[in-house]
Amino acid sequence: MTNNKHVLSWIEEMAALVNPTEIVWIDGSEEQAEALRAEACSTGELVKLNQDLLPGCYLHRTAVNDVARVEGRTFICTSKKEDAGSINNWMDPKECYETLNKLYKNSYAGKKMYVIPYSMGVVGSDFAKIGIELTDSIYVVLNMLIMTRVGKNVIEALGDSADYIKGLHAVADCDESKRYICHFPEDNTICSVNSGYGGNVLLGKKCFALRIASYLGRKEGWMAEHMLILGVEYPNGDVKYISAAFPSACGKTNLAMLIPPKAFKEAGYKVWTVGDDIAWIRVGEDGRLYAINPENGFFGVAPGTNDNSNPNALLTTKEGCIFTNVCHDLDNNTVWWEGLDNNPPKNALNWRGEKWDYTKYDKADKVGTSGAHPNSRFTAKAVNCPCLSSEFNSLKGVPLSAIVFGGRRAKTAPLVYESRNWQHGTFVGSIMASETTAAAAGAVGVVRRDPMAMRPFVGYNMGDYFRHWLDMGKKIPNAPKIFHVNWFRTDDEGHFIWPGFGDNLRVLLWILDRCEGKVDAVETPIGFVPKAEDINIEGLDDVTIDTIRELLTIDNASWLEDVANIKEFYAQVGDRVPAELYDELAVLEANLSK
Ligand code: OXD
Ligand code: MN
Repeated sequence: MTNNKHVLSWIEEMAALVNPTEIVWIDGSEEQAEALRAEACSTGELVKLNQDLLPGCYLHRTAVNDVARVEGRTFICTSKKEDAGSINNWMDPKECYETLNKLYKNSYAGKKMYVIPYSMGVVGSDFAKIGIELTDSIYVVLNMLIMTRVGKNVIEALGDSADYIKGLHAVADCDESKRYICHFPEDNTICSVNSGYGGNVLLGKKCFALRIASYLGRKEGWMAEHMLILGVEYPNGDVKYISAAFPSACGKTNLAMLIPPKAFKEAGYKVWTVGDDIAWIRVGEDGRLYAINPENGFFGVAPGTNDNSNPNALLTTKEGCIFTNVCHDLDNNTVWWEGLDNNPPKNALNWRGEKWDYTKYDKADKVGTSGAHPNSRFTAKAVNCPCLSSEFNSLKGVPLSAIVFGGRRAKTAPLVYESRNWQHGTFVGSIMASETTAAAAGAVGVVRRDPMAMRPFVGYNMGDYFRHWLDMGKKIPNAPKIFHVNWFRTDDEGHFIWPGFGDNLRVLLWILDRCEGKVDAVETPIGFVPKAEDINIEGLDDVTIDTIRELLTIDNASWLEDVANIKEFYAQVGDRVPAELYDELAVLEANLSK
C-alpha cells in the first residue's frame, strides 16, 4: 500500500521479531472489514448478534484477567527518569525494549500481522496526526476501524514522511504478570503486549491521543486533554462550545450527550456532542482556543447506560457496534447490562461466558455476580450519535468559550465556581479530585487527586505539564474562562442534592452567561460562585433557591483539610511544580484563614 521506506523498513523489522504467517494491510474498505468479522466469528473471537435487532453488531469477551486499563503496568520510557516524573511509572528505554523484545519474539507465530494506518483527527487537517498500529488481533482492527479514521487515504497523506507514531501490539499469551503498556515519547513509539482490552490495545486512544500527544503538544505548543467537547445551542441558533475534564465515573459521556430539561427543550435549547473523551486544542488566528475530538467513535462504559441516563448513547449502539464483556441474552441473541432496564435476561451468559443467574446478583460483589462486567464497553461509531455536532469533522475545530473541571466531592466543592484568571484556573485544574465510592456500607470516600483528569495520561512529568498549561495561557489573547463543577454534593443522609443529568444544562448556561459578561457573581475564598437566583430552577420539583444556596456554600474547615492534602500531592509531584501554583495555594490558604 505504500513505498514509504521508513514505514516499510519498520514493518520489516517488527515482522522479523514477531514472526507472523502473513502481513495484511488494513485498507479501510467495508469488504475487508466484513471478511474479518466473518473470520472472527468462525473462531469465536466475535459473536454475531441478532441482525434484525442490532444490525452489524457483535459481542466480544476479553480474557477474565484482562478487563481494564492497567495503570500499574503502564510506563513512560524517557531517557531521563525525571522527565517522566514521579506520578508515572518509568523504565529505562533500552532496558524496556530488551524486556519487550523477549516477549514479542515469535509472539505472532501462526498468526497474521495486521497493519492499521490510522489518523487521529480528520485526515490531512492541521490538527491530524498519523499512527500505524501493528496487531495480531482482529478485534483490535475492528475497534480501530470504528474509533479512528483508517485506510489508504491515511497512507497517502503520510506520503514519504517519517512523521508517524509507531505502535506494536501483541495479545501474545495474555499473561498479566508480563503485561506492558509502554510509551517511548522520544521515539514516537508505543508498545503493548499481553493484553487484549481496549484501553491497553487501541493504541490511538489513551496511548497516542493522550500520552504521546500530550508530549508532542508541549513540544509543539498545543494541548492534548482528557476532555469532552459539547456545543450548547440557544433558541436563536447561536452555539457556544465548552470542553470539560472529569475523572472516571463522573458521567462524562452523559454530559457530552446531555438532553435539555423539558422547558429548555421546548424553548429551543439543544446540546451537540463533539467528543466524549479527548480534546486536542490549539490557539486559533483570532487568539481563541479551538478544539477537535481526534477520535471517530465512542468507547463507552455500558453499565448504567439507559433510556433515561443517556438515550443518545443507547441509540448510538444500535448499529455497527462492538460490545465487550456485556451479558449475552441467549433468548433473542442480544446484549444486556446492569442498569439497562429492570428486566435481566433469564437465559443468559455473563461477561465470562458462563451461564448466568440474575437472582444471585450481589451489589457487594459486582465483578463476581453481575451479568456484564462493571467496565464492560460499547464501541460505537460517532456518526450514529443523534446529537453529533455538525462541526464534528471541522478542520479548524470549535472555539471554546469555557473550560470546565469537575470531580465527585460529597462536601467540599460547590455546585459551580469560576476561577479568577487562567493561572488560577490552572491551579483549580491541578487540584482536581474525586472521592472513591467504596461499595461497603458507610465506607468513607478516599480523595484521589487527578489533575485535569490526566493523572494516568500525561506522557511526561506532571510538574512540566502544569508549566505547559501556564505557558499556554500566555499565548491565548482571548482565553476561555475556567470553571469547576461538582454534581455530586450530598446531604447529611448521603443523598445527592443536585439532580444532575439533563439539569446540568442549568449550570452550563450560568457558565456561558459569565463568559459573555451577562451575569454577576459573588467572590469567595475559592473563586466566584453564582448568586443563587441566577441558576434557573424553573420546572425543578425538589430544588428550591435554598437548595441552590446550600449547594453553593463553602465550608472553610473542609477546604483547609483539602489544602493540607494538596500540599502532600504537590510534594509527591515533586520539584517541577511551578512556583505560580504554590502562590495560588498560599492565596487559597490565606483566604480561607481570614
Ligand atoms: C476511559 C477512561 O476509558 O478514562 O475513557 O478510563
Ligand atoms: Mn477517558
